[in-house]
Amino acid sequence: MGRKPAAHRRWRLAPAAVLLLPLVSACAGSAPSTLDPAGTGARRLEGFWWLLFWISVAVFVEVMALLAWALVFRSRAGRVNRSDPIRFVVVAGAGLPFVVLVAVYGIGLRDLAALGPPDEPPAATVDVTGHKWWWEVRYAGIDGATANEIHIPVGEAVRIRLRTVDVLHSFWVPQLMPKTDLIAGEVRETWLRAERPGEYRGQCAEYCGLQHAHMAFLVVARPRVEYDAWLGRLSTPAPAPEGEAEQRGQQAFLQGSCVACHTVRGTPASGTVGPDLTTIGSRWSLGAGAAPNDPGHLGGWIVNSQTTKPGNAMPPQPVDAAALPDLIAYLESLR
Ligand code: HEC
Ligand SMILES: [Cu+2]
Repeated sequence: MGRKPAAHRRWRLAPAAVLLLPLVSACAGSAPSTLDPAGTGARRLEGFWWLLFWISVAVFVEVMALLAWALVFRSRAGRVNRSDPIRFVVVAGAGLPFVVLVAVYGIGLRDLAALGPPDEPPAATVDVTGHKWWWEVRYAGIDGATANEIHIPVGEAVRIRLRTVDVLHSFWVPQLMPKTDLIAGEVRETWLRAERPGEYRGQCAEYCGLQHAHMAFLVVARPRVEYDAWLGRLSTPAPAPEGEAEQRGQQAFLQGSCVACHTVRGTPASGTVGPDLTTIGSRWSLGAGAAPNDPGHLGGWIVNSQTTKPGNAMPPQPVDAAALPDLIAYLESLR
Protein backbone atom coordinates (compact mmCIF):
# COMPACT_ATOMS: atom_id res chain seq x y z
CA MET A 1 0.00 0.00 0.00
CA GLY A 2 2.85 2.34 0.94
CA ARG A 3 4.65 2.00 -2.41
CA LYS A 4 1.70 2.41 -4.67
CA PRO A 5 1.40 6.21 -4.61
CA ALA A 6 5.13 6.55 -5.45
CA ALA A 7 4.83 4.41 -8.57
CA HIS A 8 1.71 6.32 -9.47
CA ARG A 9 3.50 9.65 -9.17
CA ARG A 10 6.24 8.49 -11.49
CA TRP A 11 3.70 7.91 -14.21
CA ARG A 12 2.30 11.35 -13.70
CA LEU A 13 5.67 12.65 -14.93
CA ALA A 14 5.06 11.22 -18.38
CA PRO A 15 2.80 14.04 -19.62
CA ALA A 16 5.27 16.53 -18.12
CA ALA A 17 8.06 14.96 -20.15
CA VAL A 18 5.92 15.21 -23.27
CA LEU A 19 5.24 18.87 -22.48
CA LEU A 20 9.00 19.46 -22.23
CA LEU A 21 9.60 18.26 -25.79
CA PRO A 22 8.72 21.57 -27.50
CA LEU A 23 11.09 23.30 -25.07
CA VAL A 24 13.93 21.00 -26.09
CA SER A 25 13.23 21.59 -29.75
CA ALA A 26 13.23 25.34 -29.01
CA CYS A 27 16.92 24.94 -28.13
CA ALA A 28 17.46 24.83 -31.89
CA GLY A 29 16.55 28.53 -32.00
CA SER A 30 18.10 30.12 -35.04
CA ALA A 31 20.57 27.25 -35.47
CA PRO A 32 20.64 26.16 -39.09
CA SER A 33 18.80 22.94 -39.82
CA THR A 34 19.30 20.38 -42.56
CA LEU A 35 15.49 20.19 -42.60
CA ASP A 36 15.30 23.83 -43.71
CA PRO A 37 17.29 23.50 -46.92
CA ALA A 38 18.23 26.47 -49.11
CA GLY A 39 20.58 24.70 -51.48
CA THR A 40 20.49 21.88 -54.01
CA GLY A 41 22.58 19.42 -52.02
CA ALA A 42 20.78 19.99 -48.72
CA ARG A 43 17.39 19.67 -50.45
CA ARG A 44 18.31 16.23 -51.71
CA LEU A 45 19.48 15.20 -48.27
CA GLU A 46 16.24 16.46 -46.78
CA GLY A 47 14.25 14.25 -49.15
CA PHE A 48 16.31 11.24 -48.16
CA TRP A 49 15.93 12.09 -44.46
CA TRP A 50 12.13 12.15 -44.70
CA LEU A 51 12.13 8.91 -46.69
CA LEU A 52 14.09 7.18 -43.89
CA PHE A 53 11.86 8.82 -41.29
CA TRP A 54 8.60 7.56 -42.80
CA ILE A 55 10.00 4.08 -43.40
CA SER A 56 11.05 3.99 -39.74
CA VAL A 57 7.57 5.13 -38.68
CA ALA A 58 5.98 2.40 -40.80
CA VAL A 59 8.28 -0.28 -39.36
CA PHE A 60 7.66 0.96 -35.81
CA VAL A 61 3.88 0.93 -36.23
CA GLU A 62 3.96 -2.50 -37.81
CA VAL A 63 6.16 -4.02 -35.09
CA MET A 64 4.03 -2.46 -32.33
CA ALA A 65 0.87 -3.78 -33.99
CA LEU A 66 2.32 -7.28 -34.17
CA LEU A 67 3.42 -7.03 -30.57
CA ALA A 68 -0.06 -5.98 -29.47
CA TRP A 69 -1.56 -8.74 -31.51
CA ALA A 70 0.76 -11.30 -29.91
CA LEU A 71 -0.08 -10.05 -26.41
CA VAL A 72 -3.81 -10.24 -27.03
CA PHE A 73 -3.43 -13.60 -28.65
CA ARG A 74 -1.41 -15.01 -25.77
CA SER A 75 -3.91 -13.85 -23.21
CA ARG A 76 -6.61 -15.91 -24.84
CA ALA A 77 -5.58 -19.20 -23.37
CA GLY A 78 -6.25 -22.31 -25.35
CA ARG A 79 -6.14 -20.71 -28.81
CA VAL A 80 -3.31 -21.86 -31.02
CA ASN A 81 -1.97 -20.10 -34.10
CA ARG A 82 -2.72 -22.35 -37.03
CA SER A 83 -0.97 -20.28 -39.69
CA ASP A 84 2.50 -21.32 -40.92
CA PRO A 85 5.04 -19.58 -38.60
CA ILE A 86 8.11 -20.37 -40.75
CA ARG A 87 6.61 -18.76 -43.84
CA PHE A 88 5.67 -15.70 -41.81
CA VAL A 89 9.21 -15.31 -40.44
CA VAL A 90 10.80 -15.71 -43.88
CA VAL A 91 8.46 -13.26 -45.62
CA ALA A 92 7.98 -10.60 -42.93
CA GLY A 93 11.25 -11.04 -41.06
CA ALA A 94 13.73 -11.43 -43.93
CA GLY A 95 12.10 -10.85 -47.33
CA LEU A 96 10.36 -7.57 -46.56
CA PRO A 97 13.36 -5.90 -44.81
CA PHE A 98 15.60 -7.05 -47.68
CA VAL A 99 13.39 -5.38 -50.28
CA VAL A 100 13.09 -2.17 -48.22
CA LEU A 101 16.84 -1.95 -47.52
CA VAL A 102 17.83 -2.63 -51.14
CA ALA A 103 15.42 0.08 -52.29
CA VAL A 104 16.81 2.58 -49.74
CA TYR A 105 20.35 1.67 -50.76
CA GLY A 106 19.51 2.30 -54.43
CA ILE A 107 17.93 5.67 -53.66
CA GLY A 108 20.95 6.53 -51.49
CA LEU A 109 23.32 5.75 -54.37
CA ARG A 110 21.25 7.93 -56.71
CA ASP A 111 21.36 10.84 -54.24
CA LEU A 112 25.09 10.38 -53.68
CA ALA A 113 25.71 10.65 -57.41
CA ALA A 114 23.53 13.76 -57.57
CA LEU A 115 25.70 15.46 -54.92
CA GLY A 116 28.72 15.30 -57.23
CA PRO A 117 29.93 18.00 -59.63
CA PRO A 118 27.11 19.66 -61.62
CA ASP A 119 27.12 19.73 -65.43
CA GLU A 120 27.79 23.44 -65.73
CA PRO A 121 31.21 25.05 -65.18
CA PRO A 122 31.64 26.60 -61.69
CA ALA A 123 30.76 30.28 -61.22
CA ALA A 124 33.81 30.50 -58.96
CA THR A 125 36.40 28.25 -57.39
CA VAL A 126 37.08 28.98 -53.74
CA ASP A 127 40.08 27.59 -51.89
CA VAL A 128 39.21 27.06 -48.25
CA THR A 129 41.93 26.05 -45.83
CA GLY A 130 41.24 24.85 -42.31
CA HIS A 131 43.46 26.13 -39.51
CA LYS A 132 43.18 25.55 -35.78
CA TRP A 133 40.71 27.39 -35.45
CA TRP A 134 39.69 29.47 -38.41
CA TRP A 135 39.00 29.22 -42.14
CA GLU A 136 41.25 30.84 -44.73
CA VAL A 137 39.29 31.76 -47.86
CA ARG A 138 40.81 32.54 -51.28
CA TYR A 139 39.25 32.86 -54.71
CA ALA A 140 41.07 31.22 -57.64
CA GLY A 141 42.49 33.89 -59.93
CA ILE A 142 41.99 36.66 -57.36
CA ASP A 143 44.81 38.23 -55.37
CA GLY A 144 43.45 38.60 -51.87
CA ALA A 145 42.02 36.58 -49.05
CA THR A 146 39.43 36.71 -46.31
CA ALA A 147 38.57 34.49 -43.37
CA ASN A 148 35.54 32.71 -42.00
CA GLU A 149 33.18 33.92 -44.71
CA ILE A 150 32.49 32.80 -48.25
CA HIS A 151 30.54 34.99 -50.63
CA ILE A 152 28.77 33.29 -53.52
CA PRO A 153 26.45 34.43 -56.31
CA VAL A 154 22.93 33.13 -55.64
CA GLY A 155 21.64 30.37 -57.92
CA GLU A 156 25.06 29.51 -59.31
CA ALA A 157 27.21 26.47 -58.59
CA VAL A 158 30.43 27.32 -56.74
CA ARG A 159 33.26 24.84 -56.39
CA ILE A 160 34.91 24.66 -52.96
CA ARG A 161 38.39 23.13 -52.73
CA LEU A 162 39.22 22.08 -49.18
CA ARG A 163 42.60 21.69 -47.53
CA THR A 164 43.86 21.59 -43.96
CA VAL A 165 47.25 22.70 -42.66
CA ASP A 166 46.95 20.78 -39.41
CA VAL A 167 44.36 18.33 -38.11
CA LEU A 168 41.12 16.96 -39.51
CA HIS A 169 38.34 19.50 -39.89
CA SER A 170 34.96 19.16 -41.55
CA PHE A 171 33.26 21.75 -43.74
CA TRP A 172 29.51 21.85 -43.11
CA VAL A 173 26.80 24.28 -44.18
CA PRO A 174 23.66 22.46 -42.98
CA GLN A 175 21.24 24.44 -45.14
CA LEU A 176 23.32 24.10 -48.31
CA MET A 177 25.45 20.97 -48.39
CA PRO A 178 26.37 17.82 -46.47
CA LYS A 179 29.68 17.65 -44.63
CA THR A 180 33.05 17.25 -46.34
CA ASP A 181 36.07 16.28 -44.27
CA LEU A 182 39.37 18.13 -44.67
CA ILE A 183 42.23 15.64 -44.71
CA ALA A 184 45.92 16.58 -44.44
CA GLY A 185 47.76 16.21 -47.74
CA GLU A 186 44.56 15.95 -49.75
CA VAL A 187 42.42 18.39 -51.69
CA ARG A 188 38.73 17.59 -51.25
CA GLU A 189 35.98 19.13 -53.31
CA THR A 190 32.40 20.11 -52.64
CA TRP A 191 29.84 22.33 -54.32
CA LEU A 192 27.63 25.10 -53.00
CA ARG A 193 24.53 26.41 -54.67
CA ALA A 194 22.14 28.66 -52.78
CA GLU A 195 18.57 28.81 -54.05
CA ARG A 196 17.79 32.13 -52.40
CA PRO A 197 19.85 35.05 -51.11
CA GLY A 198 20.79 34.84 -47.46
CA GLU A 199 23.47 34.21 -44.89
CA TYR A 200 24.01 30.58 -44.11
CA ARG A 201 25.91 29.57 -41.06
CA GLY A 202 28.61 26.93 -41.44
CA GLN A 203 30.52 25.05 -38.80
CA CYS A 204 33.52 22.80 -38.42
CA ALA A 205 31.91 19.42 -37.86
CA GLU A 206 34.94 17.34 -36.89
CA TYR A 207 36.24 17.76 -33.36
CA CYS A 208 39.59 19.50 -33.85
CA GLY A 209 40.63 20.69 -30.40
CA LEU A 210 39.88 23.24 -27.73
CA GLN A 211 38.18 25.87 -29.91
CA HIS A 212 36.44 23.50 -32.31
CA ALA A 213 33.10 25.13 -31.45
CA HIS A 214 34.54 28.54 -32.37
CA MET A 215 35.37 27.48 -35.88
CA ALA A 216 32.27 28.80 -37.54
CA PHE A 217 31.85 30.58 -40.84
CA LEU A 218 29.22 32.29 -42.92
CA VAL A 219 28.20 31.65 -46.51
CA VAL A 220 26.80 34.88 -47.91
CA ALA A 221 24.69 34.34 -51.04
CA ARG A 222 23.93 37.55 -52.93
CA PRO A 223 22.69 38.46 -56.41
CA ARG A 224 25.43 38.40 -59.05
CA VAL A 225 26.05 42.19 -59.10
CA GLU A 226 26.49 42.42 -55.35
CA TYR A 227 28.77 39.40 -55.38
CA ASP A 228 30.89 40.94 -58.15
CA ALA A 229 31.17 44.19 -56.20
CA TRP A 230 32.27 42.30 -53.09
CA LEU A 231 34.86 40.33 -55.06
CA GLY A 232 36.11 43.63 -56.49
CA ARG A 233 36.63 44.99 -52.97
CA LEU A 234 38.38 41.79 -51.89
CA SER A 235 40.90 42.02 -54.72
CA THR A 236 41.62 45.72 -54.17
CA PRO A 237 44.55 46.55 -51.86
CA ALA A 238 43.57 48.61 -48.81
CA PRO A 239 43.68 52.34 -49.63
CA ALA A 240 45.83 54.67 -47.48
CA PRO A 241 43.91 55.60 -44.31
CA GLU A 242 42.18 58.99 -44.43
CA GLY A 243 41.51 60.16 -40.88
CA GLU A 244 44.27 61.07 -38.45
CA ALA A 245 43.34 58.40 -35.94
CA GLU A 246 43.35 55.79 -38.69
CA GLN A 247 46.79 56.96 -39.84
CA ARG A 248 48.20 56.70 -36.34
CA GLY A 249 46.51 53.32 -36.04
CA GLN A 250 48.21 52.12 -39.19
CA GLN A 251 51.58 53.19 -37.78
CA ALA A 252 50.89 51.24 -34.58
CA PHE A 253 49.84 48.23 -36.65
CA LEU A 254 52.92 48.27 -38.86
CA GLN A 255 55.31 48.88 -35.96
CA GLY A 256 53.74 46.22 -33.78
CA SER A 257 54.20 42.49 -34.01
CA CYS A 258 50.93 42.21 -35.96
CA VAL A 259 52.79 42.18 -39.30
CA ALA A 260 54.56 38.95 -38.39
CA CYS A 261 51.26 37.10 -38.57
CA HIS A 262 48.81 39.26 -40.55
CA THR A 263 48.59 40.63 -44.07
CA VAL A 264 47.00 43.92 -45.06
CA ARG A 265 47.37 44.22 -48.81
CA GLY A 266 48.69 47.60 -49.84
CA THR A 267 51.00 47.76 -46.80
CA PRO A 268 54.26 45.97 -45.92
CA ALA A 269 52.31 43.66 -43.57
CA SER A 270 52.42 40.25 -45.19
CA GLY A 271 52.29 37.65 -42.40
CA THR A 272 50.40 34.45 -43.13
CA VAL A 273 50.05 32.85 -39.69
CA GLY A 274 46.70 34.53 -38.99
CA PRO A 275 43.78 35.75 -41.13
CA ASP A 276 44.30 38.37 -43.86
CA LEU A 277 42.98 41.61 -42.34
CA THR A 278 42.54 43.65 -45.56
CA THR A 279 38.73 43.56 -45.15
CA ILE A 280 38.48 42.90 -41.40
CA GLY A 281 36.18 45.90 -40.86
CA SER A 282 33.38 44.31 -42.88
CA ARG A 283 33.52 40.82 -41.42
CA TRP A 284 30.64 39.28 -39.49
CA SER A 285 32.70 38.16 -36.50
CA LEU A 286 36.07 38.02 -34.78
CA GLY A 287 37.81 34.70 -34.35
CA ALA A 288 35.46 32.56 -36.45
CA GLY A 289 32.32 33.32 -34.50
CA ALA A 290 34.02 33.76 -31.11
CA ALA A 291 32.91 37.41 -30.75
CA PRO A 292 30.89 40.02 -32.66
CA ASN A 293 32.94 42.39 -34.76
CA ASP A 294 32.47 45.75 -33.02
CA PRO A 295 35.03 48.24 -31.63
CA GLY A 296 34.70 47.01 -28.03
CA HIS A 297 35.24 43.36 -28.82
CA LEU A 298 37.98 44.25 -31.30
CA GLY A 299 39.91 46.09 -28.59
CA GLY A 300 39.50 43.19 -26.20
CA TRP A 301 40.54 40.74 -28.89
CA ILE A 302 43.75 42.64 -29.73
CA VAL A 303 44.87 43.07 -26.12
CA ASN A 304 44.13 39.49 -25.14
CA SER A 305 42.22 37.25 -27.50
CA GLN A 306 42.88 34.38 -25.10
CA THR A 307 40.04 35.51 -22.85
CA THR A 308 37.62 35.44 -25.80
CA LYS A 309 38.98 32.31 -27.43
CA PRO A 310 41.29 30.43 -25.05
CA GLY A 311 44.03 28.46 -26.76
CA ASN A 312 43.89 30.24 -30.14
CA ALA A 313 47.16 30.93 -31.94
CA MET A 314 47.23 34.71 -31.36
CA PRO A 315 49.19 35.60 -28.22
CA PRO A 316 48.15 38.60 -26.07
CA GLN A 317 49.49 41.82 -27.67
CA PRO A 318 51.32 44.46 -25.60
CA VAL A 319 49.56 47.41 -27.24
CA ASP A 320 49.97 50.83 -25.64
CA ALA A 321 46.62 51.84 -24.09
CA ALA A 322 46.86 55.26 -25.78
CA ALA A 323 47.39 53.66 -29.20
CA LEU A 324 44.57 51.11 -28.89
CA PRO A 325 41.66 53.37 -29.99
CA ASP A 326 43.65 54.39 -33.10
CA LEU A 327 44.47 50.78 -33.90
CA ILE A 328 40.78 49.89 -33.56
CA ALA A 329 39.78 52.81 -35.80
CA TYR A 330 42.29 51.71 -38.42
CA LEU A 331 41.15 48.07 -38.46
CA GLU A 332 37.49 49.15 -38.57
CA SER A 333 38.25 51.27 -41.63
CA LEU A 334 39.57 48.24 -43.55
CA ARG A 335 36.55 47.20 -45.58
C1 HEC B 1 51.76 35.13 -33.46
C2 HEC B 1 50.85 35.51 -34.51
C3 HEC B 1 49.94 36.71 -34.33
C4 HEC B 1 50.27 37.99 -33.95
C5 HEC B 1 51.62 38.53 -33.53
C6 HEC B 1 49.04 38.75 -34.05
N1 HEC B 1 48.01 37.94 -34.45
FE1 HEC B 1 46.11 38.51 -34.75
N2 HEC B 1 45.57 36.56 -35.14
C7 HEC B 1 46.45 35.51 -35.20
C8 HEC B 1 45.71 34.31 -35.43
C9 HEC B 1 46.28 32.89 -35.55
C10 HEC B 1 44.35 34.67 -35.50
C11 HEC B 1 43.16 33.74 -35.70
C12 HEC B 1 42.72 33.18 -34.37
C13 HEC B 1 41.48 32.33 -34.44
O1 HEC B 1 40.45 32.81 -34.92
O2 HEC B 1 41.54 31.18 -34.00
C14 HEC B 1 44.32 36.10 -35.34
C15 HEC B 1 43.15 36.88 -35.39
C16 HEC B 1 43.13 38.25 -35.38
C17 HEC B 1 41.96 39.04 -35.62
C18 HEC B 1 40.58 38.51 -35.95
C19 HEC B 1 40.54 38.18 -37.42
C20 HEC B 1 39.29 37.52 -37.90
O3 HEC B 1 39.06 37.52 -39.11
O4 HEC B 1 38.53 36.98 -37.09
C21 HEC B 1 42.33 40.36 -35.52
C22 HEC B 1 41.45 41.56 -35.69
C23 HEC B 1 43.73 40.37 -35.20
N3 HEC B 1 44.20 39.07 -35.12
C24 HEC B 1 44.48 41.53 -35.02
C25 HEC B 1 45.82 41.53 -34.62
C26 HEC B 1 46.55 42.73 -34.30
C27 HEC B 1 46.00 44.14 -34.38
C28 HEC B 1 47.80 42.35 -33.93
C29 HEC B 1 48.96 43.20 -33.45
C30 HEC B 1 48.72 44.08 -32.34
C31 HEC B 1 47.84 40.88 -34.04
N4 HEC B 1 46.62 40.44 -34.45
C32 HEC B 1 48.95 40.09 -33.77
C33 HEC B 1 47.81 35.56 -35.04
C34 HEC B 1 48.52 36.69 -34.63
CU1 LIG C 1 37.94 22.33 -37.07
